[in-house]
Amino acid sequence: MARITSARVIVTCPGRNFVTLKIETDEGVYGIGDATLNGRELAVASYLEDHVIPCLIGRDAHRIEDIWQYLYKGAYWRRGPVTMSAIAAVDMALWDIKGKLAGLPVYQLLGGAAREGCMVYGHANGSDIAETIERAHEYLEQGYKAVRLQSGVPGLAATYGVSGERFYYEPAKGSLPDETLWSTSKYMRHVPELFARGRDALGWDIHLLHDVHHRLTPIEAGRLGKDLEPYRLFWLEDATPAENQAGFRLIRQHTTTPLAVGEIFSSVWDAKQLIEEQLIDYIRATVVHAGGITHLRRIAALADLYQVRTGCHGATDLSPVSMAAALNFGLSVPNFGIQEYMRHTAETDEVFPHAYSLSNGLMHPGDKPGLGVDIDEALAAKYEYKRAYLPVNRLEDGTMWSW
Ligand code: KDG
Ligand code: MG
Repeated sequence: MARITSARVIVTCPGRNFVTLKIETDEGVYGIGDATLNGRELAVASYLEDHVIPCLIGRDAHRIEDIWQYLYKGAYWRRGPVTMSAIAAVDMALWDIKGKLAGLPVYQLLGGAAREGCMVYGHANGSDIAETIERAHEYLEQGYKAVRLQSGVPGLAATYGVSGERFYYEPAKGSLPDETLWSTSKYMRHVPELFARGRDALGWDIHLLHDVHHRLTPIEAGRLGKDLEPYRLFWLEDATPAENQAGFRLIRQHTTTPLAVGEIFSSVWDAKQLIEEQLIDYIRATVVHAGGITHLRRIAALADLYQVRTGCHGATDLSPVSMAAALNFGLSVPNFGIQEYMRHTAETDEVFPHAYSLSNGLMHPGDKPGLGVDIDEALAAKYEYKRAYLPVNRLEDGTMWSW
């Protein structure tokens, strides 16, 4: 028995906002979990403070599954990103506690290492194709085995995935959401050229990925997948919004380019049809937005039956706590595919000291008991929360579109 004595939410902004839950026990051991939901951070903080924390006090921190079920079924209002991020934070913190009490890294509790490390992909973003390729070369030089290529589209002022910063990509900004313009036809003409030139310059020994960011219809996505077939992508991500899971049938009928989806999914129910009908190849659900390690394992177990592999979301809005949890999960899960990795800023890394490391394109969670990540609360307190929004997107005639 490790009785939960207190829990609190820590909101900090070391370059961007993060919400962290810290759970303390009467065993003198604490655990932390990430609860960051980009652009809606305080909704999760309030859900935790006002509704979840009172239910945790006095419970046995060892009973991870029971607490998960209690929070999921007990809310009556199931699923959704706010609820599932809050449950995820509790779940991560409990696994952290269990690992610390056992004196083992969490991956050992999940069955041990199933591989030497987790292959990650980096982000090569450029305002044009030449700049994207230049940045991709930098990843190759650092030993990365996989790179995502995104480039500015001629005729569009701003494009998803492209930022002025060299290694960081941070789309959330202050005051009100930025509005950007989108043209499917300009984009569809441009992307095959990006990959043709990308393959020419980078060769065939590197995995190349691309994120469409939900901008196409299924038939357009089928066309793009077909146009990209000669360049053998590792995956085409979020080709179309996935609320209509059956929509992916149309894409599948037209292309053999592997498909990834799910960074905004909050539970296995968002992916059930996609997985069971083998409409995707990689599931991108993450530890923080999909109910923690406990629920992500359930999603991965279903996916494994259908040869769908994991490819967890890992943008900078997922804190180092999520990254540590993702790597403990990724190292141990049988059907691991790849892990996204966007470097955090030095300020973020200082607030969240961590044991994970990158070497030769593979990441390892380290061997510290628990998740292998901590929070420096005194430092975190110096960075006050700043409201920030993700952008919105419109077609050139003003119609609202998916960002
Ligand atoms: O918060 C939103 C970002 O995490 C998202 O836009 C990044 O699409 C993304 C990705 O693939 O990392
Ligand atoms: Mg994405």
